[in-house]
Amino acid sequence: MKRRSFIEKTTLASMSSLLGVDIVMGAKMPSDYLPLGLQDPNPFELFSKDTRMTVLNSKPWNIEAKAHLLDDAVTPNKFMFIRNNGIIPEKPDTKAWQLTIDGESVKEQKSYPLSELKSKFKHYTYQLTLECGGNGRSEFDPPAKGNQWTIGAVSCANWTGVRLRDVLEDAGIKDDAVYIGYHAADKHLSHNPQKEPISRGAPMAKALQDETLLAFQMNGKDIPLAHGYPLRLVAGGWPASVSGKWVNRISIRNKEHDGPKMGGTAYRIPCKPVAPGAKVADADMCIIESMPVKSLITYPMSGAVLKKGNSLKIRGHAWAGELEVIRMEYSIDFGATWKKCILNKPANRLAWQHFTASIDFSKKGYYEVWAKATDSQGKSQPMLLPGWNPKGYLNNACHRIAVKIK
Ligand SMILES: Nc1nc2c(c(=O)[nH]1)N[C@H]1C(S)=C(S)[C@@H](COP(=O)(O)O)O[C@H]1N2
Ligand SMILES: [Mo]
Repeated sequence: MKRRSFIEKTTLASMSSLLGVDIVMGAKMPSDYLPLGLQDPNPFELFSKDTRMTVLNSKPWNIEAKAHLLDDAVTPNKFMFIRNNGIIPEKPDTKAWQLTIDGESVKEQKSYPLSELKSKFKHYTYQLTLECGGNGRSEFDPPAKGNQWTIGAVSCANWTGVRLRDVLEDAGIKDDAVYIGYHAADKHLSHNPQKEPISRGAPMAKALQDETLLAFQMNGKDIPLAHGYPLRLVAGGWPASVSGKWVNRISIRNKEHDGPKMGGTAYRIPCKPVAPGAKVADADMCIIESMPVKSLITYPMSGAVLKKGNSLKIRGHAWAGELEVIRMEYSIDFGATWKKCILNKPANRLAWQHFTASIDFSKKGYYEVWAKATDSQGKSQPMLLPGWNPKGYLNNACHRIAVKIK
């Protein structure tokens, strides 16, 4: 909650009701004072998140899940990670919300009130995997700056909206279009209104895919404010930074989009592998597109204790950016040998896939279960770490859990 606007809008009575008790000396309180009891909003209440989620940062808010919290087939809001580069906007008046399509390569600049977007274009629902490019960053050595995500910056929810393609075609796409870039209502951390916290995009081919939506619903309800209410771009299978929240403008560009966080080392990796800790020139960094193959064991929780003689039924999800996962395996001998899991088809393209396996343990003691997915091009997850890169992106190492047999 922003301090100033909060005070402007809030009377003593409503402060009391937020606190749940009377402010006894309230009449004596300086007019621009925010009671301590209201200064530190509880993020779990503020965003309706489960209290087992991990808060990595509060300025801006960055919150991640744990593997076992992601057990649902479709991720509910309470377990969905939050990644912000700037300040979440105040809940907007949706009657006034417009989406503008502009840029060098639009035939006719157009603005669509939200109600027109919803009534004019057909609605679609897809289950889409959104993973932050920096998920797994905490494992890299030498370490990379930024939020130290472990494994919980991934989600797969149902998104409902209109196809970006239908809207762009309605405005008209010139032949020289190569990229789209989004602009949104969140504010830069510096509070400088001229600065955007992030403005990324995607090549036309991704923008025009069936599953790329301008979404107004998540899991059948209005999108929660922290996840982009009232309108968000969703481009499953690519770094989730492409999926702009609070979107109010999409530019059709005649060149690669050049908004904040498109250049330098942001959401880019060395075009060719480099040694850990190497300095890489900006010119040798390439934009991350489709995310790599990855999986998570969501049951049991690491540290599970099991009675000897009982088999353990593990389950989880696997995903592979633009590709499908074609094989899922587990190992209980630190990767020496692998056995197949049962792997389901995705609900639709770009949705994660569920897997299960039943594991028998021969002796009492400590074990680890490692999980490894392989994509339709034959690429598998690395066992411990993929190649190092300056910003610690794309850690798709095998997920591992500890199990004790007693
Ligand atoms: N407007 C806007 N959109 C944004 C961001 C942001 O800071 N501002 N963060 C991006 C990044 S880096 C990620 S990983 C996803 C996170 O989406 P979520 O918070 O809904 O999980 O939103 C993306 N879209
Ligand atoms: Mo991200």
